[in-house]
Amino acid sequence: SSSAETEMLPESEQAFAERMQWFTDAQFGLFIHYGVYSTLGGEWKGKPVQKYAEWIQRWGSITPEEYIPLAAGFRPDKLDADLWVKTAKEAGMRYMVITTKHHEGFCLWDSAYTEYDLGEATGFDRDILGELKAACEKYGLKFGTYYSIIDWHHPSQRAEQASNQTPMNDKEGYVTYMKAQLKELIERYQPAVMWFDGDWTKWWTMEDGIDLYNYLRELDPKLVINNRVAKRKEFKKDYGTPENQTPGAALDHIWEACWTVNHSWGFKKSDTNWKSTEVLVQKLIDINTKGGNLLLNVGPQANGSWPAESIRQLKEMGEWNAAHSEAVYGTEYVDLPAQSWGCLAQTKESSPEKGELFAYIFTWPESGKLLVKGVSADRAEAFTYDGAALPSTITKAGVELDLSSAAASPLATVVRIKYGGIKKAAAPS
Ligand code: H79
Repeated sequence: SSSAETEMLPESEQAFAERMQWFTDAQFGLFIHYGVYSTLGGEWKGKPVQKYAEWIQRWGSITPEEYIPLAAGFRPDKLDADLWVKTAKEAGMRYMVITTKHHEGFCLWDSAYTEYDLGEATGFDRDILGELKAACEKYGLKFGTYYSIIDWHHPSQRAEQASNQTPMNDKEGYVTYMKAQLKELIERYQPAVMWFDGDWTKWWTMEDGIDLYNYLRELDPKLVINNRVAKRKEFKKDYGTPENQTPGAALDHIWEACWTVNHSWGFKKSDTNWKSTEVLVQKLIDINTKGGNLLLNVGPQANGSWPAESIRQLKEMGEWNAAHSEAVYGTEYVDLPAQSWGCLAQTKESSPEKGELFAYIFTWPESGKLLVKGVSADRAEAFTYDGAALPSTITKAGVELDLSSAAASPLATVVRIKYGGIKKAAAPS
């Protein structure tokens, strides 16, 4: 097979675990889709265009002659990098990933290798990636860069009609271009993550992906690279990237699920289907307790301000996360059965002899009795998140909590369970 010809850079399991440590601990990150498409807000010639706003060039049948000049109207003059990152920090996010180049090919930094970028094509000369990187350093977030493999603007792929299978007439020239730009991004902004997309295009092979992966790892041995650098279905390093879906159970590799706060990734005026804070908080818990990170997307408006609804969504998530920080950040996957009422995780200090679980209750039991299935212990104690004792009994099926004296919290209710003398080891897998 092609992958046998190109070997991945050797790396011990321990070195990989160390390189990935901050990422596996991160839990929650901010995805930003921002580019020339943001200026259209998902509308072309006065009408909303179907599907994702960042794909408007395809779904609105916009030709390059019509699309390219739109960059002149891209003016992020209300972009407040400090506010963006502060908003993410207060939401409880630990990293961000921004589209430095989406499929449209426009570059959000002043690249030496194209004129279709912030600076030359827009007459707007702030270094917005530099501002965001500095804000991330200030607030202690990791800074990541999204980079699309498919490029509807590059001469190697430009066509009258953008599509999800771009034609390719100069792969060598394009790969040279990508490598030069990626080196530029790494040298200027030292991203912690390089987030590829567009790997499905037929001319991009597993071998190309492994070659690019090795190239980046040599440039920056600490860099974390998503699996779409190669072919996402087969390539799992450094981490898997389920999109708009959460796996039904834990996976055997590191992963991050990306979701967006409404339905589009790029700003879309007509997309007002904002997910509720309850859905978002429960999604974060569901993903984290299965061992993954949530990369939650916001699509800023053309001028760099965020839709008010997105600000509210993040603020409300942040309030829940801050009020339950031990249950959000101090936990890891536990190998116990799925629970019909919600999710389970164990603290990082938990052991089979001295088990410490968090139960995240989404569906409050009408009977007041809640069975935590599969916990086999000689003794168990349960508490509210704030430490008030809750009655519990050990049954054959698990630990049964009596919640009749407790009150359900909005969004999700967290209960602490301490148990001992376990017969079935609850070790992380
Ligand atoms: O940037 C956002 C979207 O614009 C981009 N990814 C997110 C993060 C995206 N582009 N397209 N899609 C998502 C959906 C594309 C799906 C398909 Fe395929 C591409 C269907 C067939 C080719 C990839 C490969 C998914 C299934 C097979």
